[in-house]
This record gives sequence, structure tokens and C-alpha cells, in this order.
Amino acid sequence: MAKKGQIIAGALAPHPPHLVYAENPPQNEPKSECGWETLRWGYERLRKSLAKKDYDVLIIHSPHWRTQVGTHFLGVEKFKGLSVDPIFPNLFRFSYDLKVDVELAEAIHDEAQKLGMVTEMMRNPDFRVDYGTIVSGHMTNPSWDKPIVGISSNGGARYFNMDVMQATMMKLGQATKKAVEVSGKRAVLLASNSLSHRHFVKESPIVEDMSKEHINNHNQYLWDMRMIDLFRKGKTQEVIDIMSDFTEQATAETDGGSLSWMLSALDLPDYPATLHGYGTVIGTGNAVVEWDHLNRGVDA
Ligand code: 2X7
Ligand code: FE2
Repeated sequence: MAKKGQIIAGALAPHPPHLVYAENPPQNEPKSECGWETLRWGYERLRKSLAKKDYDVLIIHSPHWRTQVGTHFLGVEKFKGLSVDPIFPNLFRFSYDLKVDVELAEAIHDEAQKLGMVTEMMRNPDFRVDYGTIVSGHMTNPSWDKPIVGISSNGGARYFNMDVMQATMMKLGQATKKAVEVSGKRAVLLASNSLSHRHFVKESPIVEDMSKEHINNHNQYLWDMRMIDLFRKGKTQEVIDIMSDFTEQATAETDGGSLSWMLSALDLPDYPATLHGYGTVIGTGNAVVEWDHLNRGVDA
């Protein structure tokens, strides 16, 4: 009998390019002295935790691959190219070379279609993979030795409203879960988004000067702490219930639906999540958080 596939973990895995810049991997041209350690150490803890569980594939939902009609999936086995952050080209010029689990991407695509979603496989081999997917993928698995499934975020929150977007993400989460179960694979889900997302508009002369790094304003911080508190208490239904207010009032990057998708795929966990790290990046709030779905959060 075929092995039953399962989602072994979900993680909030934010993608500020600053984190890759501060890590100095050989793929990234710009070099740094240091920076954003609380988040980078958080990712280190996430990697250690995931390494203990073993998994086959990373499924990444990214706010920076934004499709206006439907949800799209990377549909080519390999992508290679140079990813340059349009806002921070001084920090992120990353040569990527990644593998895609096209079979699983197609399975999620098909399940989503069955639920009435508008979907598309992206078959252009020269497509430039967005930096959200790359940064979350790199920070979670810097060796890139596992394939990914790349999922676009849909612009429905702006075109319609947050509730429409979130209802769609609930379906996408369930489609993801079903496809993973049928696949026989062990999957880790990454919601690639910051929490509060109000940027400073000027960089300090030394970008990694941590004496200049802090939250943009107190309101943003209060919202971040409220969300993290709910994650840690296992109250994810409440997270979903307040997602629209959070997104609007904290200018949060949850408007792309990554977090809603992941929580839906995990069936809205009522067990505690593990906070691996929190920190600000050019004023935005970011948390690395793991839902240990395999053990239902027993170590959290
Ligand atoms: O895309 C981002 C982000 N989400 C947060 C902070 C800084 C840069 O880029
Ligand atoms: Fe972003």
C-alpha cells in the first residue's frame, strides 16, 4: 500500500532580502558584516527542528509572486537565473538554481480546480522566480537539496476584499492538504510573509547598522505581539477571525493570503506553535514560527 503523505510542519517564514544579505551565501553578490541576528538565529532553530523530522518537499506561498487572475503554480522542473530585489537591489542579487516538484504542484492545482478555484500552471522556463519564494526557501533550506512547490498569491484582497481572498485561501489550503496526502510525500509548508509591514522610507548609511533598526511604530508592535500570542496559544481560528483587521491596521503582508492558506492546510491548529524568533527589518515586524504538525506542538 502507498505511504500516506502528510504535512509534517507549517512555518511562518518571512522573506526580507536583508536576511539573505546578512548570511553572506555564495549565491548573493552583495556582502554584509552582520545584521538581523534574532531572525537569522530563529531560522537556524527552524532548520534544526525540521532536520529532525525529515521531509521531501517545501511548499511555498509567496506575496511577491502576485497573480491577478487565479492562483498559479511553478510548472517547470528546474529554474535558474538571477533574482534582483526591485526595492533593495543593493542587498539582493541572488543566483538561484532550484528544482520544482511539478507532480505535486499539478496535484494541488487539480484539487484546487475541483473546489472551484481559478488555477494555472506556469510553464515558462525563463520565468524569473520571485524573491519571496527564494528568500524563504533559502533561509529554511540553504542547501537547496529538496524540491519546492511555488504558489502565487492572488490580488483578490485589493480587487475584492480580504474576506474574498481569505475564503479562497481556505479552499487552497484544503486542496494542498488533500494533494499532499494522496502524494505519499512529507511536506513542509512555508507562509512567506512579514507580519506588520510598514517600512521606513530611508535606509541608514550602513544598512546592517542594528542601532538604527526598530519597529516602525507602537501600533504595529502591539499587533505583532497580539498575533504571536494567539499563535503560541493555539488560537488560530481567532487569527483567521481578526485577519482583516490585522491586515488593514498593521498594513500587514498577510494581504497576499500566505498565512491564511497555511493555517487552513493545517486545519486551523489548536495546539501551540513554537516562536523561533521575532525581529524588525527596516521597520517591519517579522516572526519565524513553526507549527509542529507531526507532534501537534508537544515540544512548543
Ligand atoms: O519584502 C520585504 C518585506 N516583506 C519586508 C521587509 C523588507 C523588505 O522586503
Ligand atoms: Fe515582502
